[in-house]
Amino acid sequence: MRFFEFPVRRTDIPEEGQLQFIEEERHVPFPIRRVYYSTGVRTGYVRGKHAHRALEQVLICLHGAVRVDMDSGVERESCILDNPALGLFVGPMLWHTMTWIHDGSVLLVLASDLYSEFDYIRDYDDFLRLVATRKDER
Ligand code: T46
Repeated sequence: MRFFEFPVRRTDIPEEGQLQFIEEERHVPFPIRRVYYSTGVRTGYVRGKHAHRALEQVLICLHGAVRVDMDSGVERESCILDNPALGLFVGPMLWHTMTWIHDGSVLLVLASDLYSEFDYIRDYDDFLRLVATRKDER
């Protein structure tokens, strides 16, 4: 799994909290064309369940904790996102699901392109077929 660590600015005043920032092509490897976020999701709920054909994304849990499971069609990997200074890269052709570990956890996503339903593969069998086809083409 590929993670990016974002700069954190804090002073010695605990009440002040901290400030984090993300710059395109510096802290994430692509120009950011879209930002979206999921809020109000209940514990145990699973979002995602799809792969993207070309989209590159970075997932950041701003508050709470979210488990991410990724499946390349060959290998599976999981992690728990619970640190707002850490982003998980989700590239093309990775079936991914996000499971909410705490009520109200906030998941922020930076995406390399605008929304297009054509970029989604929402059926797991279609995804496996496409993985096999792309492997044959190599
Ligand atoms: C992803 C994971 C991490 C839009 O109209 N515009 C948007 O930019 C997005 C992201 C979604 N939508 C629509 C499409 C659906 O009708 O919002 C609805 C909910 O989207 P979806 O069920 O795909 O949401 P998640 O949380 O399952 O997946 C989202 C992203 O869609 C997806 O690209 O990789 O977060």
